Amino acid sequence: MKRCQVGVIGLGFVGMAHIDALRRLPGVEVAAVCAPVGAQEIAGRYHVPFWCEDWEELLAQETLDAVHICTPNHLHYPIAKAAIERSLAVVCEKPFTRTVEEARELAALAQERGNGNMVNFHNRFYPMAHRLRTLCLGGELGEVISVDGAYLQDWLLYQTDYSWRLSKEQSGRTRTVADIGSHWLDLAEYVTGKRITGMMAQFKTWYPVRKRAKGELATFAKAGPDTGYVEEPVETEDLASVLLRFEGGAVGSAYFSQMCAGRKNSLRLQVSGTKQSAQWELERPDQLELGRREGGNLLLQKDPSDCDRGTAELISYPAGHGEGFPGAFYQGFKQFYRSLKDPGTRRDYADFAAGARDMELCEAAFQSASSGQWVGV
Ligand code: SOE
Repeated sequence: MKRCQVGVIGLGFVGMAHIDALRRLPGVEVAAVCAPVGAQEIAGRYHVPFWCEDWEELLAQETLDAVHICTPNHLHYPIAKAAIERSLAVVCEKPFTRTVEEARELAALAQERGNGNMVNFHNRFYPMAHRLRTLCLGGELGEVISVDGAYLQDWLLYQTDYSWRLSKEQSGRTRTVADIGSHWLDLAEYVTGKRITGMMAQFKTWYPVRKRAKGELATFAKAGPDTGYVEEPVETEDLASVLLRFEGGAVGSAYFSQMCAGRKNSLRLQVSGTKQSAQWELERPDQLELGRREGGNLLLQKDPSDCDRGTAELISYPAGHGEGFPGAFYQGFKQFYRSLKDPGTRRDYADFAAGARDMELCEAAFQSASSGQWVGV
């Protein structure tokens, strides 16, 4: 049977994670790759038959069935729109777009044309994050009282740290919220099954001017000691803290920062219910901590033979064998490509409508931080 022919546009850190996950899927072939630099070398390394530097050239390939958009944010909208018009299934990196309007337009277009569509909120696919959702939705935590947490990194701690993500033109009006807060907000709603109804946000740009190393630096990369610098004004937030209201009456709070030394990629989400609380932490993804008023707290370990079926289906390896970041991408794409063949199969992934919803949350944070007021979502 013909394998689904997939093109990947954007070959930075995250584009390579897409390629790795796609190569684990039996019915899928990475058939084309595209990036302004390096595409030929990557095509050679992974035996990809077609490469190009221009995304329009990739979309013109008639044999393609699907495309993955792993470019900087400002390109998500034009590429996704063109891909939908070409009748391709589309997987887009987060944040979905730069504006709510673009996101809503793409969601409506994909729905109208019937294209498969996904926004890669991959944190939904860590087994123990899913287990947290099972506990919440199954009522084992009781009624949800509060949701709190953080998403912390340190790769933008120094004034000399720079990336395209700092540019408003490429990132959109928010940056830390769009880049990592978007994951937390999506996960908080997904795990609790409750929508955020209101938000009060505080933003801070710690470095209004940063020193960009001459030449291009990849995300998480550090500039060498002898590099010259160019001063760049920064208009987007380094830090964001948000207070939240959830439907059903729960309250919440979260802090997002890419300037927290020592926290490399730490998403923490705690749900406190009237019976017990539970906390999941991305840097220890195979564990889930249960907090109990009596009888001692419990540390649940990922174990496919000792969990609910929905969680077990997201596990590739036996207990004690880590799943991790590549595994979360793999599980999400596995569901996506299955659902293209059989629309009745399980779909935990965020579709374009969920991507648009997340953009509404990011925009609410921006509006609230700008006005100093609570903003309804
Ligand atoms: C950089 O902050 C980044 O690569 C994000 O863009 C990803 O979405 C996150 O998964 C890891 O960190």
